[in-house]
Amino acid sequence: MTVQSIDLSLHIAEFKQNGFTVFKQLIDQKQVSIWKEKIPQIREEIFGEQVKSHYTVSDMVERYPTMMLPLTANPVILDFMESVMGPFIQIGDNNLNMFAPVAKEDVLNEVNGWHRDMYAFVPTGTDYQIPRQVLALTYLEDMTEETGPLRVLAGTHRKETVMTAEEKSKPHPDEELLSLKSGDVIVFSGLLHSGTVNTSDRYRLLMGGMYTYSWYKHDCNFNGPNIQRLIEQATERNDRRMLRLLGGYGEVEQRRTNSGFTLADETQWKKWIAEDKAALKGPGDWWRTPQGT
Ligand SMILES: O=C(O)CCC(=O)C(=O)O
Repeated sequence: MTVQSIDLSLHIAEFKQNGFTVFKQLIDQKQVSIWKEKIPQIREEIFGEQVKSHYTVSDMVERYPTMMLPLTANPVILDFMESVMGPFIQIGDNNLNMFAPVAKEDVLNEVNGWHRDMYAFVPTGTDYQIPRQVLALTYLEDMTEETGPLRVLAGTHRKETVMTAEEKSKPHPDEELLSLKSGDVIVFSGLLHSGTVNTSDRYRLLMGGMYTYSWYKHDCNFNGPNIQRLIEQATERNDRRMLRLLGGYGEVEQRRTNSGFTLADETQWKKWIAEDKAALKGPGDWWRTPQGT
């Protein structure tokens, strides 16, 4: 999928309506294969001989920048995030998750657990609200009944839907099971969702994480050597978007976050996004040049 072939406005409309949108095949299969080849080595490096049912590797941009940036700094994803939250996007967290297979007869609850993600809220009305955070996830296997589809309750970012403790681990009458393909990227916010237990014969792999505002708390090591190198390179290029992504909050952001708010948000954001593009020296995807690991 090329950036040119994506109509962002359709995705934005879908996201506002349903709480999620899917960018089909945003990640090409060559990239998915590169990731999948590297994952056993990562599991070994981080967890050694430990046997777990669920492995999470946090801080993927710092640990494996060359692997993670094509997803985390993907221009389509960042254009989308800036369109729905404004040009204030910082990584909240960025992870690789590996869910080991479970035998069908051992499955207690097929639903992993309904939840809204960090910084969400239970809506008190049905109006669309500018999100405080948005997740972008990609699965590295096709999602089937066995590998465990993502379950969503469409529209619950704009509905006061609540659940009892018991309901949280059960299929829901209104749920949609999303059989995403490897390389699809789903973007969502404020939505009640749950993973499904993996009863296939392989790991259930998912990468991605949360984007939030550049003044929110995050769960990243922005002081690590790889990110510090990226920050230096982004500074040389005056790449404000990358600097914000990696925790930067400078004079430009201070001015914008106290701008007086006299223009409609989306109109104002477009102007700031254009300013950032004009300020950038060189191509926006300079980070594709190998950065190390
Ligand atoms: O396991 C999944 O498919 C969903 C992951 C999830 O719920 C989350 O990242 O918030």
